[in-house]
Amino acid sequence: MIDFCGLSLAHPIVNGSGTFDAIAARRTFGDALLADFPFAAFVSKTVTLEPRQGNPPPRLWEQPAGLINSIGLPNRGLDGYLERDLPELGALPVPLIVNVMGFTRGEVGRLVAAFAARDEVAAVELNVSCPNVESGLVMGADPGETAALLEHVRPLTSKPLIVKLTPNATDVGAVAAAAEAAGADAVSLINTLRGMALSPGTGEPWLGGRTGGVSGPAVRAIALAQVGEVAARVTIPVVGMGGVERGVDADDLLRAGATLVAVGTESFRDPRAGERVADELRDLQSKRSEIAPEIRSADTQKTGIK
Ligand code: RRO
Repeated sequence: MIDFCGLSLAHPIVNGSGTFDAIAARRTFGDALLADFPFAAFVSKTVTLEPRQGNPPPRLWEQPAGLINSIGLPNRGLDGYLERDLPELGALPVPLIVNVMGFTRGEVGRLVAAFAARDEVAAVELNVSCPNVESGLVMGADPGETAALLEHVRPLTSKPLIVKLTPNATDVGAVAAAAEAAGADAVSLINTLRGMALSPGTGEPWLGGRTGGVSGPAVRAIALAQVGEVAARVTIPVVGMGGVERGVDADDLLRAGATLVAVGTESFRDPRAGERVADELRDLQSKRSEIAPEIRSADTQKTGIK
């Protein structure tokens, strides 16, 4: 078992917010989904205070090594989520982490307070990093803004607060350190990187939101560098994600300092990717522990250091 902010998780693989629709998957796969859930905890798609339609289509552009999305946070809003989504997500066989976003500190505070009162919710992830909002304002790009948000919401809940960081920041380590100092229990990264695709015919931006967030294997090396940088700056746990397709990708993020790893874009291709990555990771780690003693003794012979 893995301890993450006081939650006991069966393995270190979770989903990235918004990349696995557990309610639709339950409809498609039935109770088999619950008997064999692909993730050790479930992170739900971002909830805002008011309902949102999301961005105009097209919302996706596939590229050779990933995806650009401009989804724009469609959701039922807090009341709709509490009434319609929470009963279904609360019945999943793993802890539920609710991802929330607000356009002001007050809005985030109302969301955090609402979920503080719900036993179905194990932890709250603060999305300060969505690249697809009209204002273009991203609280998580600035350490001072991130700290001010944490100072406002920290007194409102005793549940673990995870801050989802943006890779579109000048100094992601500084934002992570500010979040920790202001009371965050964990940080997660990376959200998507701002990107754009042009319509081959017209040369105009393809996505309805003009720009979008890039994810998938294209961002893996960036994620690894940023997770390593953040893990070296904070003492709280780090949830690493970005382009994870196989056990070895998860292993890299753990070795860079992550405590948990999220699978995102790969779940669109393979809905069982979470379970597969967890299995591959387990195999890799047990093989390494079998061969480790020989590697250690070879290193000792080479260097003379014990
Ligand atoms: O809904 C989205 O467009 C979206 C969100 Br909230 C986010 O955090 N990251 C992303 O790539 N897309």
